[in-house]
Amino acid sequence: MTYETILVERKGRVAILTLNRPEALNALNLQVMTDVVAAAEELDRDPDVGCIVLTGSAKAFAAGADIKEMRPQSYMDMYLTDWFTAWDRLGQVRTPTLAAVSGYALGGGCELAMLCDILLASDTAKFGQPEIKLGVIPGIGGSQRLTRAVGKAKAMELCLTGRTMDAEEAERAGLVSRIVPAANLLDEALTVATTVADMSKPVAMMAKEAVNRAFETTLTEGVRFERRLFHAVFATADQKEGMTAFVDKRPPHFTHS
Ligand code: CO8
Repeated sequence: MTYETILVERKGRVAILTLNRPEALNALNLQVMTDVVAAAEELDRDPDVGCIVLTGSAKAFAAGADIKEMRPQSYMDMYLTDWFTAWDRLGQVRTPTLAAVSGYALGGGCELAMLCDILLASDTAKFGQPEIKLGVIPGIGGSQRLTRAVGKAKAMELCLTGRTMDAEEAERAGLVSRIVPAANLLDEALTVATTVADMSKPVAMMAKEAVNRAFETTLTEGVRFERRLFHAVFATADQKEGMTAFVDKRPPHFTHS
């Protein structure tokens, strides 16, 4: 399939989605949402894709939702179309996802990065929820996911002042897993994504599901959920292969089954 606002590339078992609206610093209009969600869902169904990388340009991962598109909208327009609700479907993709962020990840851009499972930042990345400066608030989960990632103190300050965080502050706060020099970001993202994609896909899906459950339930329920999945991995061929390869002192050859 071809898309208007993104580029889709395959490197082995990794798919790379690149936001491609350079004229608007990759601002997220409805077409971007439609394209990203459709592409991610199509790739999610493909057994030969083990990790999906989402990235932007060197200057901007995404500078937020498209302000020019939103400006004339009324409450009824927003409510009846349930504006931006389709982004939630990106969070429901079962294949692991990785956001590789360089430059601006503001507003909806920061929220989009937080919808991904692994967040790698270049040393030029800037994160923030500046919506309040436009007279609005985050609308793609930023107030919830940022708070869960960095805690109330910093999330509240960022959402109330619109201040941006640089990559180092974002790493210290726990928003990003690692900082990479800007020139190496895509290579490093591909290395991490390939490592994930070469694991057993069903087992990676279960690991992702288990970690995500930590944000939605109590510790007791979360541990119980993990235990059920842990038992379930013993139904996979990949568990037998992984443990046999260890005993045989050779690399595993997972069949994703
Ligand atoms: N929307 C639309 N166009 C944008 C956006 C945006 N978010 N960001 C940049 N652009 C456009 C500019 O208008 C400009 O276009 P033009 O050349 O036609 O004037 C072009 O991109 C280049 O931008 P700048 O000239 O501003 O570039 P600078 O390098 O000077 O500045 C900044 C870069 C600091 C990133 C600046 O562009 C900026 O502040 N952008 C807006 C950042 C922002 O406020 N983001 C939050 C948007 S609101 C949001 O995300 C809400 C999400 C929730 C909605 C939920 C609805 C239900």
